[in-house]
Order: sequence, then structure tokens, then C-alpha cells
Amino acid sequence: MLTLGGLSLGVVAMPQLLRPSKGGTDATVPAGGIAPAAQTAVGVRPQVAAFTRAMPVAPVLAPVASGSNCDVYQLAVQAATEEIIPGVQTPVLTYGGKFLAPTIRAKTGRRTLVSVTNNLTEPVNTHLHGGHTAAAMDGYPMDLVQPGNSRMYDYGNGQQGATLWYHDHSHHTEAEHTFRGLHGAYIIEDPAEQSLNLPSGAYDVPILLRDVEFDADGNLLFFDDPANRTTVLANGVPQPYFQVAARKYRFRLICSANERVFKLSLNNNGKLVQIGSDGGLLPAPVRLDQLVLGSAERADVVIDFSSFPVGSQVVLSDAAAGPILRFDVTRTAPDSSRVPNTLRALPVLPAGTVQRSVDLSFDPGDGTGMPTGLVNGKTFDENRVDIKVKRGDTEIWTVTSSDPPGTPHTFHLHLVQFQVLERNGKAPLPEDRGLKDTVGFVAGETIKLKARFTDELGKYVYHCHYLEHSQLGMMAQLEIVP
Ligand SMILES: [Cu+2]
Repeated sequence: MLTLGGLSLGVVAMPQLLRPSKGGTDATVPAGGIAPAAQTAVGVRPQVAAFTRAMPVAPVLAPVASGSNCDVYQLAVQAATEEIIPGVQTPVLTYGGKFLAPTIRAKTGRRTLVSVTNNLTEPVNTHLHGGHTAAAMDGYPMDLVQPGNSRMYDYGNGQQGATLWYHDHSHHTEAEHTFRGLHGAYIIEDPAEQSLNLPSGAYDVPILLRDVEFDADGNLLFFDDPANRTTVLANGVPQPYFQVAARKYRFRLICSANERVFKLSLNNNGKLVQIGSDGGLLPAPVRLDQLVLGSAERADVVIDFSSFPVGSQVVLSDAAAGPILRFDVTRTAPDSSRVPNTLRALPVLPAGTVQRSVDLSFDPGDGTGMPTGLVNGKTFDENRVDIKVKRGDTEIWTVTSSDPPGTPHTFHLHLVQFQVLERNGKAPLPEDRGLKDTVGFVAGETIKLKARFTDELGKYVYHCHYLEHSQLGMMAQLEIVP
């Protein structure tokens, strides 16, 4: 069910209000010249036979040039079609021409320069989610790449190894652009992790999980209740299979759904061993029967298929959506990898010296149109700095929502990884562990987190990562000052 502040969102009202007219642009023209789905379109659950197509693994993007301490990449944002449903060509937005965007594999301490060219007919930009990135390179919502233009993003990759992702962050179109395909995996490999001997190479596989809705013609249906996105895609494919060897794999799970909390488990008594979260490795592996992963969160898990005989099938399911991916154990393979009992200690942060409260909510207005997203009672304004943070400070933030109880949100802070200290005055939940940049919660809950703002100066946003919420203004900005 749709719970934007307890309101029911009219389908017809959404295009105008989610995409305000800018400079005479027809607000109902979907992104990038994609053929518009009728506003009255209704979602159709495509009939796709389960486990008949292989899950693709995104190609690793090859640099176009490399220096002694940097790699240069090119990504073109362009419209394309993709056969998501067998026999149906679906218009999508892409980084590089394919719905499943290429993976960028960076290294800790080695710069990455990414030139993004906009081949659409409307502005885009790119944010490296979870990146400890200079403000000018962060994909600020108003820092746009105009049609026909290119810009270079310069990522220092000074942080420890982590599973990040890149996605569009252009204000008022971030939700639609990301939904239609503008997102991909960005992995920072860390030489300091090599001695751990975790599964690597072909056994280190990113999996982007997201939900989607189609209309009767196979178009992606964005302007509808997100609760109707009932088809789940793993690396862009509904219910694929993935052939594995009877050995350990590291899967980097990325929830790239706009509004979703996955509750993932394996059948056949399979275990998910979580080794990392948003910002990198956990202090120690955690054996899970169920993994909770909400919008924009990541979890690195190891699955050991050696306990399954060749010929076995192990299904990854979501508690709500059902089976989403089947692992087929098809062969044996040598395995010298391991999951050590100790992975990587969390950084010890100084005591917090500044306390802040952040409240995410909706203003329902007069109830006839779309609500307005608010942070501490104010909708996003690029000309307003909501808080000033002194560089180097460690702060304690208390995050709540004054919406009707149960309204879901997910809080995302740019630039830094934080540690969740408490949830509802108690110890954090399993999904809160490790270094986080995104944390899901519902109205009525209280999240207390701690972050240290190091290195960079300038303006960064913090917002709800239910992207339709940030698109409606549930976003604010901080400025880091000397
Ligand atoms: Cu929200």
C-alpha cells in the first residue's frame, strides 16, 4: 500500500507534481524522449516463466586511459530498449546502452575520473552513493549535465573498500531516472583486504535488486503507486537462474529499488553470511537466516555452496515478493578462499560534540494534490543552508519522522559513513551494523547515529532515499566549513 504521509496518491496527479514544469517543458513528457506511457495506464504483471534465463553479470567498465595513479572512464547516458520481458522491447534509460549498467571497479587510494556524456533530451547528473567525494564532484541535485554536454567526475577513493553504486540525482527527476535504469555498481577494492582471502575474481559478483512495474505494452510504469512494483529484477532480469560451482561466492547485494525493503532468505537451509554493509567490511561475519536490505542499502554476503551436491538448486526469496533468483549448483571447483572470524574493525570515532535532530515528513497540503516532502518542516531549497558543520567534528544525529506511525522512510547522508548507535533507545538491529550511509526506519522509530565529517568542505545533501520522497522535496543541505 502507498503511504506517503498516509495519503493516497492519485495516479493522474503524479506526472504534473512529480515533474514540475521547467522553462516551458511539457511536464508530462517522460525522460529522454522515451515514448510516454498513457497516464491512465495500469500495471500488468508480465507472465515470465521462472528460472528460464541466466542472470547476467554486469561487465566491468574498461578505462579509456590510465595514469600512474588514476583511471579514466567514459559513460554515455542514453535511451535504449531492453528485452526485460522475453519478446518485448522495453524503453529504458542507460549508462552505456544496456539496462544493466557496467560495474566500475576502483581501488582504495587510486583516483577514478568518470566522464559522463548526456545523450538524453533533458538534464541528468550522477551521484556516487556512499562515496567520500569532494562537494563539486558529488552530483549535487542542481549541478546538472545538460543535453549534449559532458562533465568529468573526479573520485578520490580515499575510503576503505566498499560496495557503492552510482545513480542519477537530478532534482525532481532523480526518482524517474533511477527507476528507468540510471544506476550501476561501483566497487572500491581495497588492497588491505587481500590478506583476508575472501572469494574474489569470478566469485565476487555484484547483484542489483530492484522492483519494477510494466504497463500492458511492456513500458516501465513510473507514474503509479510504488507498491504496485511487484516484479523484482536481479541484475535486470525477472527471476533468473545463476549457475554456480560448489564453493564460496561473495555476492555484493545492492538494493537499487526506489521504495522497497527486501527480506531475503535462502531455501534448503542455506545461510547468508554477511561480511560487509554500506561502507565496507563488518568487524566479523554474521550468519543470517534473513537479510533485511532497504532502498539504497548494500550488503556483502558469502554463500557457501560446497554443502550442496552438484545438481542442487538454492532459491533466494523475498518475504513479500517470493522467489527472485535461483542458484543452480552445476559443477565443482577448487576453493582456497575463506571467511575469517575477524574481518575489519570499525573506526573508533571521537565523542560526539554536536547533537542534531532530523525529522522526515510530508505536508499533505489540502489533500487534492501531491504532498510536499519536508526535512525539519522545510522542503528542499538550494539557496538555504540548513545546517553548518565544522570540518573534523563528530556529531550525533537523531533521526525521526513525524508522519503517521508506520510511514516508511530511509535516511541517507552524503559524504560520510555513520555508525548507528541506537534504534528506539535500544541496540541497533542486525541491518544497522557496520559503516552505514543509509538507514531505513518507519515513523514512530528513533535512530541515533554518529558521524565524523572529515576532509572535505562545501555543500552536501541529506535526504530520504525513497527517491519519490526526495523528489518531492524531502531533502536538506549541510555546509561543511573550516
Ligand atoms: Cu521518505
